[in-house]
Amino acid sequence: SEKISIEGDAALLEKRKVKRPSRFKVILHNDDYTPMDFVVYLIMSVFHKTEDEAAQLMLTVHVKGKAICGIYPKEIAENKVDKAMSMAKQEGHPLLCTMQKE
Ligand code: TYC
Repeated sequence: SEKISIEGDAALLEKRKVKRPSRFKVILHNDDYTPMDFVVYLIMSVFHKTEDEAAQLMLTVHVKGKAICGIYPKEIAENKVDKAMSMAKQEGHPLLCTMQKE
């Protein structure tokens, strides 16, 4: 019937890709100057880790050069990068935090 053919055409023409939202790794990078206790405090504040988890993560960054602090939807990852970078800048530390599409 016409109805069926119209619906069929609409289905073909208006089909859209359904994509799940991309997720982003938030990465903390090592440097030679940012104090370890500040990094631990930053990780606890921004990524809601316990002091032990934050200390472990800070040491991983210190030894390996970088580490993933968490994986989030784009806007949340952006907010965490901004918060980490502004906390570091506020205290005059060169700490770098970036995000990368998963
Ligand atoms: N390497 C720094 C130091 O020895 C500590 C540090 C850890 C700096 C992690 C940045 O993202 C960082 N004081």
